[in-house]
Amino acid sequence: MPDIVSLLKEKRTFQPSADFTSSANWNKKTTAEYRRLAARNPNRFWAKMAKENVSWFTPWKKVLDWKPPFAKWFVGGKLNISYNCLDRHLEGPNAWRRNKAAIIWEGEPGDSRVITYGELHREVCRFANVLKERGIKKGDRVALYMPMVPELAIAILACTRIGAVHSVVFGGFSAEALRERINDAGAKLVVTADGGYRRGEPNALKPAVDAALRRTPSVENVIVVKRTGEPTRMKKKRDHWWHELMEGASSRCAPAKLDSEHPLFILYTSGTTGKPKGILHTTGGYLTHVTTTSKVLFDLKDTDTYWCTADIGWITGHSYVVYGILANGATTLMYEGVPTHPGPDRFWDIIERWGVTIFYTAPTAIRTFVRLGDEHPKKHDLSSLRLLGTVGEPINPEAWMWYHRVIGGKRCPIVDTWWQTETGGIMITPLPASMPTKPGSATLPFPGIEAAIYDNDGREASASDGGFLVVRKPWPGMLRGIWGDPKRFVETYWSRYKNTYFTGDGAHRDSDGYFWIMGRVDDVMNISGHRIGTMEVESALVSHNKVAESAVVGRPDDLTGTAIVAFVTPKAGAKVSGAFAAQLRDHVAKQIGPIAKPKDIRFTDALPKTRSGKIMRRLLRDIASGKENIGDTTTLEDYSVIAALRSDDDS
Ligand code: 7RM
Repeated sequence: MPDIVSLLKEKRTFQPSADFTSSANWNKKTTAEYRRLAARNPNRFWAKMAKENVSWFTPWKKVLDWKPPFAKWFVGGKLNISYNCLDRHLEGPNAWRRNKAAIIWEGEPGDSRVITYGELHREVCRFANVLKERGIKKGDRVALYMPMVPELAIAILACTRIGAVHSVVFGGFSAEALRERINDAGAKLVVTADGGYRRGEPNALKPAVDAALRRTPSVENVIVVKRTGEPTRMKKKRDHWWHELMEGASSRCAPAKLDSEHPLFILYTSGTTGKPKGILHTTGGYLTHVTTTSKVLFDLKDTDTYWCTADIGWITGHSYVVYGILANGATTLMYEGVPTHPGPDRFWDIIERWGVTIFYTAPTAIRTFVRLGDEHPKKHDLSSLRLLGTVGEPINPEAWMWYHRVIGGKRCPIVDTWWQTETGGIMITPLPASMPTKPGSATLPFPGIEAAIYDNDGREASASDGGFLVVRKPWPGMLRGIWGDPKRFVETYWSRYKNTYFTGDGAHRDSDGYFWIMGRVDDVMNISGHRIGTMEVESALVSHNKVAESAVVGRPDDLTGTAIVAFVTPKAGAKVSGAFAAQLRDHVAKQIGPIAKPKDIRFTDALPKTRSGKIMRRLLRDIASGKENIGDTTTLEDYSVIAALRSDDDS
């Protein structure tokens, strides 16, 4: 592939306030020291973090054993993650946290629960004993297919307490997807719920489990949380109610002393082929990575109420709803439902009522809120907020500015965090107290992370040319493999460049060395020999004051190789017309250059997205090129959007 040229130029910069900087966990001075140490000797830096931020039963003998592409971190060390997330907040100088909120949970209908560290510890111990009674042993796999209820966090921590390996399957996946994941992992037990609430209605989960379990020979038991109370079929011997099993369970359970490299969890993620990859993470390195980044990037303090809106079914929920946050003894808020129920201001209402101080969400959500209008956040007092974060996709500068202005009241630093399921924790990100941010840039690698941009031949790309984002040195939270498929692990991540992790993302760096992530490399188009990021065109479109959201894909074109097709969601009230389309083309030409002008502009009410909010580009490409085959649509959020886009095709 030829080089990736970025045409986007963003000049605005934002400095953290003196207030924020003076009280931050890492101020300018400590940050500079850590950066120096990490640059000189990343292993020493990570060892320092592992000592400072993680409690070990037995110290490690060797920081890193690296036989590319296989890494072992903190070799010989023994620890338990549930001990780190719970017990250590109940003893010694932290004992006061016993009665501090660990989890604030709010159900979609408006019910809520506040669970203290003391209570959470007891619940986790009890459920760990339940698992043991059901025959779950160290190393066994447990599938968790649940709505966003506290029991999901409890089940996760109970698994880690006894060394069982959890595999959380997002509750929005189909029975077929669940079956495939259960079988791939060979799970012995499934934890689920009768259902959860979505858009004001109870949404059953158990029937999908029943359907999946018709062909899952490894599963012996199912434990069902009663959430909605809807009639639920229970299969004799196999199915048990959570509350019944918990009734008799002891609230004491010693944490297993686990090897640093003991498997912690498997999380499935889609790749370029159809079969999902079971990304495997282990114990000591992962915890070091997520605990350190949580403390530094979110600047977690005992006075904070932290809210990450991700579902625990995704990596963001694993690392930054549960593990990294609880390991810091902070308060984590969990919300069960959709952002727009019962009204478009639900998120802002939650922030106001609970006094949320740190808010971490996805650009797709931010763009939705832009579209819904400023009046909804403006109805609420958001002055408790002191730090904002984004994750999941590149954020276009205009959405960043809106987030900064309307949600952050211009006072909150924004951390745009780049990372992946595979990386376990955040990799490229601003350090909120010590450096200027730029709208749309994830800025610099976290200390100890050696990210770089390579050209096709594995040479560092020049400043203006883009290239492939890679990581040159192992890091503690990195995936240890793909469950059951070592060959695919090597092929996917380690075969493109020697001993270097291939992220699959394109990026470039500006003159300050800041990273600008351009999305997956297959999202990059070649127009008449010029490489243009779909995201750049999208950014240009969204910077138009009548555009709420857009997705840009390439379609084959006889003349230019690839032609740009833009799917555009106008803001409420904008009038769709040929003239508007022409205006947008000119707008893009002005923002980037005539080369980036979309050939087709298609207006749509909404874009097809996966449940995690990622725009389904493959599907859009197929629609753009007029292919009838739209592939697997089980993860589509809204089928009606597809139907509307298709009928556009016919017209
Ligand atoms: C955490 C997560 C990973 C992919 C990754 C990127 C994209 C994530 C950002 C981003 C630009 C960001 N894990 N991505 N964060 N792109 N800026 N801050 O999302 O495995 O589900 O996705 O998401 O393409 O490769 S993930």
